[in-house]
Amino acid sequence: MESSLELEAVNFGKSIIIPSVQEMAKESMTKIPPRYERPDQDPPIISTDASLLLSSIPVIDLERLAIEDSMDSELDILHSACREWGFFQVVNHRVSSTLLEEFKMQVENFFKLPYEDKKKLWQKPDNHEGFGQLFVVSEEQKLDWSDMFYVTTLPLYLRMNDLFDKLPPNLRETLETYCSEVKKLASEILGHMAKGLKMDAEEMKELFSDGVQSIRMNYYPPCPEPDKAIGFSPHSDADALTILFQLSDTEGLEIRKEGRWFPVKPLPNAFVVNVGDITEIISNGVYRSVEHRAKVNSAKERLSVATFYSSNLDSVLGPAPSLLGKHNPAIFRSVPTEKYFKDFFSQKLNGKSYLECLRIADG
Ligand SMILES: O=C(O)CCC(=O)C(=O)O
Repeated sequence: MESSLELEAVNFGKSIIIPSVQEMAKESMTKIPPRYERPDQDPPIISTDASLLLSSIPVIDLERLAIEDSMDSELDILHSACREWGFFQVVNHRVSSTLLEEFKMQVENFFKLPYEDKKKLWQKPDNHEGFGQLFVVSEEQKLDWSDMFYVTTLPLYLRMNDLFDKLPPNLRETLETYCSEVKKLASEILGHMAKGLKMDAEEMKELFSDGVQSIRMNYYPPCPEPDKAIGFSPHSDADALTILFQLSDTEGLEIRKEGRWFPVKPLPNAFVVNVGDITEIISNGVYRSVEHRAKVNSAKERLSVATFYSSNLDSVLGPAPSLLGKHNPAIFRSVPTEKYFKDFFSQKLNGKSYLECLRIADG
């Protein structure tokens, strides 16, 4: 995994540079610019049964998964969460609350930096890492009501060191610890998932021995017309596992289930975890990568940090061989992970999700 791959792989894609929404939202305005109007978005659900379904968004207690007496029943809850929801919250994880408090403060300060300082960390025309937006491919494209900062964190050889070196030193230091703690958490959860799937544990370990990790910090400013805008358009995640840290108890994340949108209420000291497309492929469609989006509101800003964790860049991505058999044929084609990412970020998919492109007809 050296030389040519190393040089090339750092640049997975680019995005058209767009203005900062955070700066725009500082101007007093009563209407949003037309490029942010999204009449195509489904309204959130309003009916009372939302609270009923909401309460069933599974919560996984990682301590219960480690204790002999409770591990089997907790594993059942995890397994059905990944099959039915593709989402769950984890509590009693080992990421310390001191680290989370420190990281929260650093991220908040980061978005408060003067615009002149942020510009030094803005995306460049040839690479999508830095402040800006991802996947903006045309000047006509409608935009999300948010700014983000995207950076590849692991493995080290994939890092854009010049971008990293420009981060405020306190943030860089805390980010370093956060990345390694969240990597441990991701490996722990993937291990449990392998068990739930009855997949060969070594297969999962090998796939993620040098996994690719990237971080996306999201800032959603208050919006004068929240019902007309969207903070983050509906999408599923291309990675294997996303671990979302919501920096406050302001709601915004919504999950699509059975064709309707359901809000996720942030729990204190919990992470929201979701199955990404890579895990749907590895599990041969047993675990589901589910569409989600972020709404905005008129009064409060909202911040979140998503950590994306994926299989090794030099691995081949496909249904795990230990899950396949005569009665369980592969429903997805295999693809080198590096190609998977390049195609995903360069959007050479004719508007189809990558998962659909890899699905074997009649599979
Ligand atoms: O901010 C959120 O709650 C959603 C973030 C998200 O979906 C992402 O960063 O991929």
